[in-house]
Formats: sequence, C-alpha cells, structure tokens
Amino acid sequence: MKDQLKAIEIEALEKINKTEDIKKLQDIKVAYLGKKGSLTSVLRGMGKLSKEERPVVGELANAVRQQITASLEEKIEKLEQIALEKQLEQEAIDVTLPGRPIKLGGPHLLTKIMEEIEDLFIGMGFEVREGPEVETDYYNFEALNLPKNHPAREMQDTFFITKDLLMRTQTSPVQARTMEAYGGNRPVKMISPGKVYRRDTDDATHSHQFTQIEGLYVDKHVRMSDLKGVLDIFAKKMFGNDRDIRLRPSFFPFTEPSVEMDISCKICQGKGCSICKGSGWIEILGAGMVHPNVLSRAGYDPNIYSGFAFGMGPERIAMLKYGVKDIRQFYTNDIRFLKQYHNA
Ligand code: 2NL
Repeated sequence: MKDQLKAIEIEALEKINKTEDIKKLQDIKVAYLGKKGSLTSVLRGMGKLSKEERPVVGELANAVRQQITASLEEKIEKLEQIALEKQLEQEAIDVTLPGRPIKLGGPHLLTKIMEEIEDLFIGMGFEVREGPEVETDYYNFEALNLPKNHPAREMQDTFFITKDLLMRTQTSPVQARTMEAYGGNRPVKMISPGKVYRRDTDDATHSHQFTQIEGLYVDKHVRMSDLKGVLDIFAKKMFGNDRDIRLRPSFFPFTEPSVEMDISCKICQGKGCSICKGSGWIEILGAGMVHPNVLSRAGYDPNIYSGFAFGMGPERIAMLKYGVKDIRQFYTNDIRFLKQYHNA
C-alpha cells in the first residue's frame, strides 16, 4: 500500500509539473484528491490493514495529500503570475507616444463678427443690452414712431403670433425698453445685438431670420457729428484704416434726419468692381438722429435730450469682410464653410 501511495505521489507530481493550464490542474486535483480520486480509493482500503500498519500508512497518505496539494497551489500561483504578466505586457500604455489629435470646434463666423463689433463699441463706452425676440406691437412699432396703418410698417413683412405679439423685425425694441427703464433723465449709450425675423423668401441675400446690431446714444447735446465720428472709428477698425466713410440722405420712420453710410471700396479704389458696382462705395448701415416722437414716447424731453441711432446687419459685414457670397451659408452649417473661419 505504501508503494501504491508513493506511485500516486510520483505520478501526480509529474503530471502537475507537465501541465501549463490552470483548468487542467483543477482536473488533476479532482482525479487524485476528489471523492472518487485515486488517493481516496487507496485510503478506502485501509480497513484491511493491521493496527500497527494503519497509523504509518495514514501518516504517509496525509503527507502525499499535502505534497500534491502544495504542488498544485504552487503551480497554479505560478501560472496565474505568468498570465498576469502577459496581460500587463499586452495592455501596456506607452505614455511617451504623441496623443491622437482631438477635433476642435470653434465659434461660428457670425458669432465672431458680432463679438468683434460688440467689443469695438464697448471700447467706445457703449453698454450691451439684450431683450426678447417675441415682442409686442408697441415696442416693435408704436414706440418707434410706426403707428398702426403707417405705410412704413409694410417696409418689413412681419411674422405675427397674435394681433399684438410678433417676432421682432429689428432689435430697436430693446432700445425703446431701455430708454423707458432709464426714466428720461439720464444718458443712454447702448448697443443691442440679436436675432430678428422677417417674412421673406430665402435667397442669396435674404433670410427670414438674421441678426442685427443697433446702437443708440441719447444725452444732452448729442449731434450728427458725434454719429459720424463714432461710425468712422467703427468703419476703420472693422475694415482698415485706409477706408473712408460717407453719409447719404435716407429715410427711417424712427430717425430724422436719416442717413445711410457707405465705406470706400478697397477692391477697386473707385475704379469699378462687382462689389461696389463701379461706384467706389459700399453701403454698410443705416443711421440718423433719433426722432423726437421716439424720445418723448420713451420719456425723454426732445427739447433737452437728443440722440443718434444706427442699425447694421452682421451678416452683411461678414459677407463684405470675408467675401461670403450667399447669406444662407451662415445658417445651413456646412462644416466645410464654417471651418474656413476658425482661425480668421
Ligand atoms: C436699418 C438701419 C436703423 C435705427 C436703426 C433706432 C432705434 C431707436 C431710435 C431710433 Cl430706439 N433709431 N434704430 C435707426 C436708424 C437705422 O437701422 O437699415 N434698418 C432697417
């Protein structure tokens, strides 16, 4: 029986030694030490031994069991260690490799132009104020000297929501609201950037939704020359110091007198090109002295206060500055178009 036990031990240890698979080691454990294992079945035969032999064989059997168990554990641990090392090697990260570039977004061209214009006017002491895009008839029209049935209301087709609520057609209602809030006894120096809406069929130069930046300066003794000075600085900062401006008479219901401002054409220097249509001048914005009716409606006495106002379209400014040919490019969001201006 002792020989049998010794033989089992030798056989088991040899198998363990040769096995390089954790699962197969589990099978070996069952085959030798399990309930139906070979060591167990040898021990079942112990009953036939004499009293003297029994403890000796028992001791040997225990030693064999321990030896096999220890070898199994040692081998499993070794295999697990190898597996771990292999995994660590496979999953190793080379932190010295250069990173994969992340695709960066950037502000929309229109956002950049608007912020550029805002910064210019902030630099001249203007405050930036925003207001609702859904407006009342009063702030969009009445307060701006456009009474009901006034023919000038039809200058712009309006999206009406109810009889009295509409999508603002310009950002001047923000200025009317500000004047009213300021109470008629202190200066207003502000710009109002934002989205505006007009019932229009979209094409290369029209969009039913676009942006506007209006400016307003109301104080005692504000004159047309103040308007001209501010707009001249704006034109030169925006388009270059070599640009000249000129004011032409025009009409807006909310200003009197009203003007339109042109900047000199840099492409042809007045010789004639498609941008200025040969005139040498490019129309940029509309402006004027705030109509006395607009001042008094907002609580400012037109005998004490005067003001200038202007309105421009950032899309038009961007189109001229960057040669964009179609206003719809700002709104269809073709990434190839937008990307061109990420570093502009
Ligand atoms: C344009 C040019 C303009 C104004 C906007 C304005 C605002 C107030 C009072 C007086 Cl609160 N005027 N805004 C003035 C002149 C021109 O916009 O082309 N508009 C259609």
